[in-house]
Amino acid sequence: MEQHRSHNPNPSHQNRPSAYKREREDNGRNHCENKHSRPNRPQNQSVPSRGQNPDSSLSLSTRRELYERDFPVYKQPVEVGCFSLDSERRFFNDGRQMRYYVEPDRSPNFDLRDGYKDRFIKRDDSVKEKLDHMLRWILANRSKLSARGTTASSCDLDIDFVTWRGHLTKLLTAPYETREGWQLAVTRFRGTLYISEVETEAARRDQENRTERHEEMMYWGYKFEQYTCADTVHGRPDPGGVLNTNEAFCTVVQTRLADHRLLFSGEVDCRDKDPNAPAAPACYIELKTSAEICTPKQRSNFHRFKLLKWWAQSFLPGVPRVVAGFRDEEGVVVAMETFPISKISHLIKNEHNCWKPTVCMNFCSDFLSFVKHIATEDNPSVVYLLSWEPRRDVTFSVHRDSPYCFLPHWFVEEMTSSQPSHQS
Ligand code: 0WD
Ligand code: CA
Repeated sequence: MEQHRSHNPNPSHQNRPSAYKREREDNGRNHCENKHSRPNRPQNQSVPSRGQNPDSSLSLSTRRELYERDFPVYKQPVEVGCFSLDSERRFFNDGRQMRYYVEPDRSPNFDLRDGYKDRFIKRDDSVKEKLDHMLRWILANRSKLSARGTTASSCDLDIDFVTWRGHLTKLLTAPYETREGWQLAVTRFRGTLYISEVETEAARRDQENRTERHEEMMYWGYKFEQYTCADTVHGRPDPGGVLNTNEAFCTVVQTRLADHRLLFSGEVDCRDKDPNAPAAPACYIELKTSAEICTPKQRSNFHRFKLLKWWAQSFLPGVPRVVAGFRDEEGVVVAMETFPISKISHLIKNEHNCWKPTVCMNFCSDFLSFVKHIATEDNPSVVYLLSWEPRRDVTFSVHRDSPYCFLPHWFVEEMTSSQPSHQS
């Protein structure tokens, strides 16, 4: 099924300008003048012929106007598996960390600060896991993913891109993002493009300089989950227990955006406990907390910024609803509201100059085309680093045997040496 076929009534985009740009030669403000502009071009890059060398002066615009065309094909995401991370962040190829949503009262008065000091085990976020958990899942489920038929390439994955859902969310929202840039490392390996985020300098500084208040507020979202989720289908939430953010349940979905076959994983908060609920991912529920809305200005900001992020994150894996807890300044949940993802784009239509789903999806699609175009060398030790800052174009540089390399040896070796095993 194709969703949102034509959000945009204006069909005048046949001759749209290409969003790809070459470095400008006409004035001083070229788009690639930063340190990434002239990377050490690999000496022996395998390129088909002269002139098709990935040209590091190519860049990609994030200007909204360029992406206001018909909604691209986005196939209904299909769950192909799931995995769990336990309280010590160990990987399991199953759904043992799945939780069940238990609907609270309309104004439940949850105290989100409870337990922060004495019942909280925080994941060590200095450990950069990159794509490792997804790669483990791929090795354990390779037979589900191998190319059709018995062609020579049957040990390769039948997929163009492997990444985290969270990285795709950043792509979808980039045309509207004014604060935070990103860097995405890309490696082409056996025909598949792997995308893994690299922390920017600015993000690292922000993380180091977080205030105690901010640290505590990051806990509130997890605490809300603990008030609303049970570990078993007939169980009750246990807000008196220890909260451990190492634990996670992740869905793995397959879909297609335009001509890009995608495999990505995202963390899922919980599912509908009704046994008649639709199959995953349609039974999943995303939980969010947000500051209560008291003024028209706050409402407008909520629509323009927060609903964009919520929509992008859940639309990607086909999670149909977000349940929000609105909290006051003291961290007490004073109201609850459910946002069906399919209704969010209608909710925002009254905002002047607001975000558009079609711009998000077209930018993502063009970004992935751009990546296919530049990341030509199939080599697990080559990284194409795509960098973006708000109000700039996306630029890239190429790195060989560098600290940016992210495909681990255990993955490369198993993918290279053995046939997929047929156990799951
Ligand atoms: O190590 C890293 N650099 C990353 C690890 C970057 C991005 C993701 N991850 C991994 C972790 O294994 C985590 O379990 O991704 C998983 C979540 O991936 P996702 O679903 O693609 O990420 P995203 O959509 O950004 O976040 C979903 C939830 C968040 O919930 P809210 O309601 O705040 O959006 O995953 C959690 C968080 O609860 N989360 C993370 N958990 C562990 N490590 C991370 C993270 N870096 N980022 C978000
Ligand atoms: Ca959440």
